[in-house]
Amino acid sequence: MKDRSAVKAALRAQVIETPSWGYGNSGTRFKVFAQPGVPRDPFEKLADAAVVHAVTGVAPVVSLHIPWDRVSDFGKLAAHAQALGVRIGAINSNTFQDDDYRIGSVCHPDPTVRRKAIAHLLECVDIMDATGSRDLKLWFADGTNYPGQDDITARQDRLAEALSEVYTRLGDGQRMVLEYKLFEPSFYTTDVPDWGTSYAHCLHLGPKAKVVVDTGHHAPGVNIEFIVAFLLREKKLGAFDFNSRFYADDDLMVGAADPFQLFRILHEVAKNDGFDPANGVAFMLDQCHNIEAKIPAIIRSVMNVQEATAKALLVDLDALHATQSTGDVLGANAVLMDAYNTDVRPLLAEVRAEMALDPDPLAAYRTTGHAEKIAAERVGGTQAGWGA
Ligand code: RM4
Ligand code: MN
Repeated sequence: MKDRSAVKAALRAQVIETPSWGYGNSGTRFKVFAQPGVPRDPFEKLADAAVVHAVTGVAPVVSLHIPWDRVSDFGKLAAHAQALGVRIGAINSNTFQDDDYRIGSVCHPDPTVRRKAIAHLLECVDIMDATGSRDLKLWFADGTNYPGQDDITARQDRLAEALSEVYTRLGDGQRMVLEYKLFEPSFYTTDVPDWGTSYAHCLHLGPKAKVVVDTGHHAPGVNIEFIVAFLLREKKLGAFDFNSRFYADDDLMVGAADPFQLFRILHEVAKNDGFDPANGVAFMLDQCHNIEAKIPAIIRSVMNVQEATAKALLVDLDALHATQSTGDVLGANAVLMDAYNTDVRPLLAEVRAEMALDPDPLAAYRTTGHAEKIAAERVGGTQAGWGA
């Protein structure tokens, strides 16, 4: 049996980072639907994130995306976050929305475009200095659409060169976390398509470079928990981008499509000490809410991560080891499934009560009146969005 109070302590200590872009407008390549009350600037995004933290108690960190969240004074933005009870987390770079990047950014054949992309990454590190952020989060849309379009190996060389220049610029306590994605927007080759490519680059770079696992960025059927276990063993798991998918990079609410997969992933995290802050794994959401209300969707996502975490923490590891070591296949599977099939909602309600929170974060959000307030106040100006 697991020690219930230790499980509750771990749940109280959990930190989930929410994405600034999840609060703004987003859409598919067909349509961006605007919603009332959507933030017009990063300050308002932080205000929404602060409400998510206020009702959940476990979402005190907010990722920024540059240039979407560019402001003239990042120190002021960080102070604003602090005044709201949250802090700025990872700085996400964006080298995929300028015309110059049509055939690539850091892997582009033209050195002037590569220089521009690297300058952007270095600017992101300057921003980290101002916000006190630990992580530079890199995702590159680079790749090719047609066989023969560019030299696969030369593109890896260019990538390595760019990463190495940015790595050298990192200060003490700063890290670079490199995300991979199978395909999209490129459809033939992607320059960082999988965890192995990211891992190899990170290994060459050194201890400040780690891999990001975005749960939506794999081929169907890939065993993500294996990747997570492997990277934790190698001390190379830097962060998660949580979301869920039915088909490809759907960016739906984490745990919505496959809560069992999320549990299996978090079981590997729990078993391999990935929740220990000393191991430096960031638990971020990377989602967009196109048809559902954004703030409640983010609250629901946080709760989904909490529920899967609670189940993962409830796995009786002693019983699991005992059954595994005697080759008791069905027994071992039963230990895992017992934890998964536990209704952890009462446990989480207790945890929230102990944190002086409403046991029902969504109900608590409704009573804040925040949705009505922002719809009434945020009129005029331009709503934030990624302009898809
Ligand atoms: C990418 C990737 C990045 C995210 C962008 C918006 O597919 O998941 O993490 O920043 O989308
Ligand atoms: Mn991502």
